[in-house]
Amino acid sequence: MGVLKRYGEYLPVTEKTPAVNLEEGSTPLVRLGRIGSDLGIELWGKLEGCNPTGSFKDRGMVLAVAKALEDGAKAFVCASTGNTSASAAAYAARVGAPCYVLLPSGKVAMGKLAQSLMYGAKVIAVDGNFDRTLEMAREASAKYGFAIVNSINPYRLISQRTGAWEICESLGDAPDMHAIPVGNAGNISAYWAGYREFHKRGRSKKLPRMMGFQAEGASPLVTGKECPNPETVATAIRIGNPVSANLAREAARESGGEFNSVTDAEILDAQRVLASKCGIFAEPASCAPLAGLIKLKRSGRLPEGSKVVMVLTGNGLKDPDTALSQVEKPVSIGGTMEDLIEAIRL
Ligand code: AN7
Repeated sequence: MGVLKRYGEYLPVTEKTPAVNLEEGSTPLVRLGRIGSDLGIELWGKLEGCNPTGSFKDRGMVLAVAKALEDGAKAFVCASTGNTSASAAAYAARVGAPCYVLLPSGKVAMGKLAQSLMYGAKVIAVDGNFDRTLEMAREASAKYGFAIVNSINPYRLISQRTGAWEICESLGDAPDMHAIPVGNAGNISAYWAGYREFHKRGRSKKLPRMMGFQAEGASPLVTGKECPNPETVATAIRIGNPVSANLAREAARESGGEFNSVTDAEILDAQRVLASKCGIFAEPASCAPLAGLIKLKRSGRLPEGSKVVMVLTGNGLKDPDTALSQVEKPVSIGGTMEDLIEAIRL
């Protein structure tokens, strides 16, 4: 039914708010039994890649776009490592408004680029990293009066809390541990706010430890200092100066959680494990938490039997190039049954 309808009573939605809806949210929460038993935990994956544009961004975008329209916005702008732009472009198309998206040139996965172009956004590739594109998007917003729909727009994080509420409703309570990739650090902050909100309302008894995972080459929250030249195969989280760093630190501190980094090789291994052991294809950034849980297990820091939810933030189909560079090529054969018999025997 879309998050504005499902959670309207907990969101700043009034009778004047346009009912924007792409049936986002209500994503599956899947038990990952085989990997969970390898890790000695009860592991669940929240399949945010099942959202209409294939990532969690739709949860926040729907409210950001609806409130901007309510306030009279005529056009949208965002900077993005790919998923925000795909989502912004889709919702702008949905409401018939122009959308300008600024991307770090050459560093956005192919599927995400295809989405933004297909939805009809004006796509601008900037010679600079994400952090620079965000500065430029802010300036363009001020100069032209475009509504900015990055997570500096408060409605984004307000509505991204819905992910935590769905998890609590599915499990009957919050998990012991919440594992999530961290780029601009908005989602971890939104989930923590969501868990706290449900707890305060008496809808859940527990509060989870918030465990944030970054790629080693873009890990300012782990090292404690800004990263001027972020680099990682997980382009979605190739961010050196997270906008919501303070909120995210607060989430980790208040919840008894922490930040950890994982290498690109660990991320890609985790991506293959998730796909081949659970049938779930998630994009590289989304696999940082699994890589991190495997690492915690190895160092004896993953409490046996704990209930852990991982947010699988984006669909693997968004980045086919990275996936194909990791796996063996298909077996090519001629068109005879002998060829096939030979191939099956191999
Ligand atoms: C799949 O699209 O920042 O820590 O511009 O696409 O809330 O930033 C994407 C981020 C995790 C990190 N997983 O979330 C963008 C963008 C995926 C993502 C993150 C992103 P935040």
